[in-house]
Amino acid sequence: MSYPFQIKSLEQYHIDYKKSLEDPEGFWSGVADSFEWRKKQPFSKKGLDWNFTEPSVKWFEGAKLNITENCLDRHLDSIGDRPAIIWEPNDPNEKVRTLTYKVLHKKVCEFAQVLRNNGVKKGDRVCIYMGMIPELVVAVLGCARIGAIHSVIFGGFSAQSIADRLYDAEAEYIITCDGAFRGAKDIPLKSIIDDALIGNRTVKRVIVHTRTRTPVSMIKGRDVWWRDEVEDVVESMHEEVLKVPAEEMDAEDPLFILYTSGSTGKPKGVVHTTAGYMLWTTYTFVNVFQYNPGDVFFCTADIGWITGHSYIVYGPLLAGATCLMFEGIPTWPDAGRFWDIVDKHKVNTLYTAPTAIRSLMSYGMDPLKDKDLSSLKVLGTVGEPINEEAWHWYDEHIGKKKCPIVDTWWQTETGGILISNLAGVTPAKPSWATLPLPGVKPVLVDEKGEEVTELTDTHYSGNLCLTMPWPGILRTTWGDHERCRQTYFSTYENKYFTGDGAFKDEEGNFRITGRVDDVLNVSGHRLGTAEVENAINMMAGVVESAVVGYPHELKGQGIYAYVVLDGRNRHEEDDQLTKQDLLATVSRIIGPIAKPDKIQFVSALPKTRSGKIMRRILRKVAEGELENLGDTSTLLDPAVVDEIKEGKI
Ligand code: 6R9
Repeated sequence: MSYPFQIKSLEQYHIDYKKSLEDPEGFWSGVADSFEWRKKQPFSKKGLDWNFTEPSVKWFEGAKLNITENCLDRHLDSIGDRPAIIWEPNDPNEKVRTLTYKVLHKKVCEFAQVLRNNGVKKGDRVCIYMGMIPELVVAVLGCARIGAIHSVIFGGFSAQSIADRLYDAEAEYIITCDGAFRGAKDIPLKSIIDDALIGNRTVKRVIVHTRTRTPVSMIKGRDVWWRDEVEDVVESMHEEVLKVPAEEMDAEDPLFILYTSGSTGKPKGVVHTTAGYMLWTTYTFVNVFQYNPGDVFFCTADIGWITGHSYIVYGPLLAGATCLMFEGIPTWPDAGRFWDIVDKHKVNTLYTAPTAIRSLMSYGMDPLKDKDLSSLKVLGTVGEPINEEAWHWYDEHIGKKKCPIVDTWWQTETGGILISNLAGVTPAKPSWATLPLPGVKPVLVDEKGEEVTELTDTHYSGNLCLTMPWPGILRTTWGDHERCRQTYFSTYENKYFTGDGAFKDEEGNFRITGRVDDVLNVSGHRLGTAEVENAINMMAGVVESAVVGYPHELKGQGIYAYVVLDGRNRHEEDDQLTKQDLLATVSRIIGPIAKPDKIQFVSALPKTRSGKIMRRILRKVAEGELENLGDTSTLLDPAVVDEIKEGKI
């Protein structure tokens, strides 16, 4: 496996960057030559057809391919016996599983046939709710092989959240497990699915893989065992199953939906399509991490999030890489677990989140004792801004000052990394994501959408937008294209608005400062304030609520909830209990990840005369900044602010 598009020097980066903006079609068509197409040329229309007004983005429409043939089949002759996935179980004493490209290919072919046998067809939506086991990758690729659209849901979401997503995606099929191991906990996945399916009339089939051997209910005619289904296929088809052709897909056919939170309403289903996503994940994987064949790449994300989709499943497999997949959590059985894994599997690249780094930092040096980390060559971070302290700790104690750190900025909507240094090729700058990848044209704008041209101190500061489409950009939000336009393309004309604020220095490096909209980033997990408020407001006795983020030492951001209870439900001696009820309610409605860190009961929220909640004030109080709350003269009842401040003291 060689990567003709791998950038090897700073000079080449500048050349490729320039080329990619001047002639995007030519540039990406060149990269596309490294892949396997059923039909590459001629594209039915153009290599790239786009506008950001509808919006409509089409890369290589009319070209045909199947992404799993690129992930698997084309590697069989050359690297078929190389490990595609090394799986480290939750329990360090359980056996490691290694799946070579040949083995993974066989499993995917068999499971694709299981899906066919169960009636799944091209374009059908399949919801996947599983723990971090190799079968999750098999399920994802099995869908892609037959052209079904997968929608993976993170194991920390509640039955209600699953039900909302099933409804939105009109999903008819579910793949799940009896349960999942995560640290000391077993999560009863099938039982949560059963709750999500109460009253559901759309779902036809639930395929259940056994992992924890937790007793589960199995409903005749709806629920089937993964193992039985695969056995049927193996017995009836033997090796013939490997010859069943993968579904031929158009470059622009949807590959998957992934739900993510925005500043308003319920999470939306971000849609990625086949060829553009394939090019983008491979290109960014190979360039940002400077992956070399044979290296062991360890991405600690969960496949329920975009990072796992792009840098555990698709990017690495498309590049013929060896990817380490970990079932458990960083702090179990102890806080040395990541370092044990690096040592045990001789990991070369570690890609994790600042929240994990900060958490592991807090355990001091003990967990690092006697751990051999000398295999590490490249370190990466993703998900939230990394503070300098965490950056230096990562650099000194994990990378031993020998490993470049790539700070990779991107989003569910972008499909893959957009702004990052390239390991060892372009310079790193602590807590700066640095330079845009080829194909990415970022611009900082002010409130009016004008490009920021005036320096504040040593840098420009503004809202981060992108002015041209790269292959991995989202195409729509499932079932509601207008929402896609509204959310990303209407704030500033002809620009994709990221929702992030950023600085830019005079060399063109970017530093992402965080969200400027009502999206929270808690331990690298995205949540909408409106979404959390809706969940709180569903609790009996709650009149209204306002949720804001505040700086949290480990999580990056914590959730601060101001809650107004109706008089009957406000008994101060019960406040603690009521708070517990509130946490249970939010857990039930969204999932444990959305539980507020702090709850303050208040008699009213600060509102303007026109009824708008003044979040600015609430944010300041949550941050502990009780002075300088700014202009409060437009408030309907300024006394409310005093009460809120007092409650805080
Ligand atoms: C990949 C992923 C996207 C939001 C994004 C931004 C924040 C991600 C970052 C970063 C600073 C980085 N973010 N990477 N902020 N530096 N390197 O995390 O996707 O879950 O959709 O979150 O995460 O605020 O807008 P997603």
